[in-house]
Amino acid sequence: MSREDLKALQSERLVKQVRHVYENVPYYREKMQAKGVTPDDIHGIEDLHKLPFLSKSDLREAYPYGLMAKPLSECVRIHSTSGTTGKRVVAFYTQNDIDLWEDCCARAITAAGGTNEDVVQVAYGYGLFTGGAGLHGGSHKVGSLTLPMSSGNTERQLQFMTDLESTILCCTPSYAAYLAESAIESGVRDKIKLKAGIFGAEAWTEEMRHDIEDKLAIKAYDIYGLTELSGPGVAFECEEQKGMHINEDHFIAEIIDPVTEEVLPHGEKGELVFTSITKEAFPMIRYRTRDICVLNDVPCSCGRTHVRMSKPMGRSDDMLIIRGVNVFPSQIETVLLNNGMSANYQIIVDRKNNTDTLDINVEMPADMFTDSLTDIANMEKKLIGALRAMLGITAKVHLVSPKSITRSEGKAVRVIDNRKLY
Ligand code: DLL
Repeated sequence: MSREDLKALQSERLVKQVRHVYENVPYYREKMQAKGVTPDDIHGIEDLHKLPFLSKSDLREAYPYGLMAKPLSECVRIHSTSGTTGKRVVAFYTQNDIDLWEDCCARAITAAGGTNEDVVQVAYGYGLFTGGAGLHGGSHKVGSLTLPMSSGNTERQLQFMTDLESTILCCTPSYAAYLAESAIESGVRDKIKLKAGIFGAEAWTEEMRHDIEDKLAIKAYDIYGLTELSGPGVAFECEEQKGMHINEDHFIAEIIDPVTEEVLPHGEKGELVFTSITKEAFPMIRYRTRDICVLNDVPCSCGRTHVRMSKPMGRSDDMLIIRGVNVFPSQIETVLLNNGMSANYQIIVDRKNNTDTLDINVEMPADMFTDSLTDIANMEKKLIGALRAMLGITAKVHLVSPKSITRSEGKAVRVIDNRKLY
């Protein structure tokens, strides 16, 4: 679809969506009235900026039914965020919402080379989390043979993967790394027939991509999404692996300055904001994702015309402020992997005598393992120097033996902040 046709489609859908929420969701109506906007003021995407933003705190305030835009009788499913703090967010779906979501996931599988000849192993968690259900539905739409494994039970994952000759693996990147490590250790690596992986739901670096691609001899594709916008499939990578194409016929993307809320031009780094223009039961108008990234509208050589988003460079609320310096966990991961370390690490932040401390525990890969204290001290010194150059602050690095950090089957918990900041 040409950019002009897409813009016309987005405008038509936006106008309809704004009227739908205004008429059916008192919470939206009041927010719009407070800003002096009515559906009559919205004629197309050029008027998007007139609408108020929606944030996670609005979702918590409206929990559970306050943002539902369709009667309960038309809703067929809920999913929910894993929310570690505060109330969970509960999202509702009509059958049509499920269909469109699965279409988005089917596009992601197709972009990774999936067809009805493929065996798709879905090792994202099933249940309230959207990962399992989303890729499962997408795989059905493509007509692939779907293995609804859910996450965990690594031995059984590897058995099905080798016996059924799975060709596409869908899970979090941290679980993919764990599966790769386990396959090598248990000696079944050569029996694996995977050609591609569709990995997302958490931040992961290019270095981690190369590590997984090498270990499993696959092409690893990124996929992005969030529960509030249906789940995985909001954006996905094509064979170019240079940013994720946003499904713009369903989601309008904007980048804003997270402090001033000013809309920034494509190419500038800021907070990603989405407006869902086809979702019926739980529409999101100008939803602030807190994910920091850059939009790229340079045409892609794959032929898709939808804009691409960069890998999120961390969430605005994931950013650590350590001794006044902004630190993103992804910067630490880049340094560790560039220096030959494994992706199994933990970042521990604490405050002692009013000074923040940053400790990083990282596993030595098996081939670098040594019990020579001098060698360990030299390696730690090298990492401390590389981290200082990247972050501008000093961290303590502790090399630990292989397998000593707990593995993740879903989203990895990599940051432990023990400071009592609030
Ligand atoms: O993580 C949906 C999903 C499932 C996406 C499976 C991809 C694959 P939530 O649990 O609501 O939904 O978490 C959403 O996870 O705002 C990002 O901060 C982060 N996230 C999701 N995908 C990526 C990615 C699912 N590819 C939150 N890279 C989002 C980095 C990601 N972060």
